[in-house]
Amino acid sequence: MRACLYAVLSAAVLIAATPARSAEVALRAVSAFAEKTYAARPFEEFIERVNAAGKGIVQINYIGGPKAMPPFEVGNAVKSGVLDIGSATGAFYTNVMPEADAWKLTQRPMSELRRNGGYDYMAKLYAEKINALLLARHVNNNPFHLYLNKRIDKPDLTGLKIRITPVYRDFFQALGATVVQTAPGEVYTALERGVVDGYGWPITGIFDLGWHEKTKYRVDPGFYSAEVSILVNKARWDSLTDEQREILRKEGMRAEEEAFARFAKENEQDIKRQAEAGIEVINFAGAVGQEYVDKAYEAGWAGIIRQSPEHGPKLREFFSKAK
Ligand code: 173
Repeated sequence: MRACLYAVLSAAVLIAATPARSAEVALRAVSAFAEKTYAARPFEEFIERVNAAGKGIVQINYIGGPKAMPPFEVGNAVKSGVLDIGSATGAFYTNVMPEADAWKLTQRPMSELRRNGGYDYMAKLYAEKINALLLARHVNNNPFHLYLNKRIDKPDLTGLKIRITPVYRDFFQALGATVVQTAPGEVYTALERGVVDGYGWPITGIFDLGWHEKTKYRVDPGFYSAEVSILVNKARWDSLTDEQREILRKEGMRAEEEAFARFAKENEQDIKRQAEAGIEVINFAGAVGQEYVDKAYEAGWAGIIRQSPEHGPKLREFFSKAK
């Protein structure tokens, strides 16, 4: 009788200890961009929303930005599973997946790329090469520019040293520049010490780390469309329940869909703020400006195709503006 009662009690304890649904999962996340800066903010908003919607189901533990991990390591850390989630731009993990840098060349909205096969083509490469899912692109519609401390009167960077990441390498070299690669965290010091005469960066964000203090000119027009996306380690993703994945997917899509309007607004604000800070515009207008932008895309695609002769041409078909 006692043994029997014990068995009944044990079963009751077991049932009580088994939650109605699977236990809350905590995912580790790092941003390749410094906390609270422009390219990290939409990701941080995504985390807040997931944590609000995912109480008792899924939570994201935000470890932080480049203080927690060097930005060019985030892709590798997602690949190996050291991180569950990373927010980064493709240029920061070309060491694992050169094709990722092609996102900067998209001339169609993500909604179209998700329909035309471009996203699916990339998804296969993400699964194969970096063991990840690209959940959502939260920076888009945000052109890059060349910023300078020396005046130029034509698109020729001969004799100038320019700070780059892989985003700008092929284009700035095609314009004759000597290039120096640095993480964003090293730009201020490079400008201050005169190690570089200028840098590539999107239209937004130069105020985040104080670069406006060391910037005389911005070159117009802008070129490409900056990309920063949320990556999820694939094994970790596959281990989640449908309910957990659905929360991540929904909040990811919301961030992706909001990006276009968000940056239309932020771009305008920063253009105004740069003018107020006394940054002069060197504007290549008309045919010269058009040639400058055409050269950016030509050099950009040539670089992608050189690094990935197999996938580059296909990506160009999916991503480029319909002719
Ligand atoms: O560091 C960079 O200039 C860079 O590559 C980048 C990419 C996307 C957004 C902001 C910066």
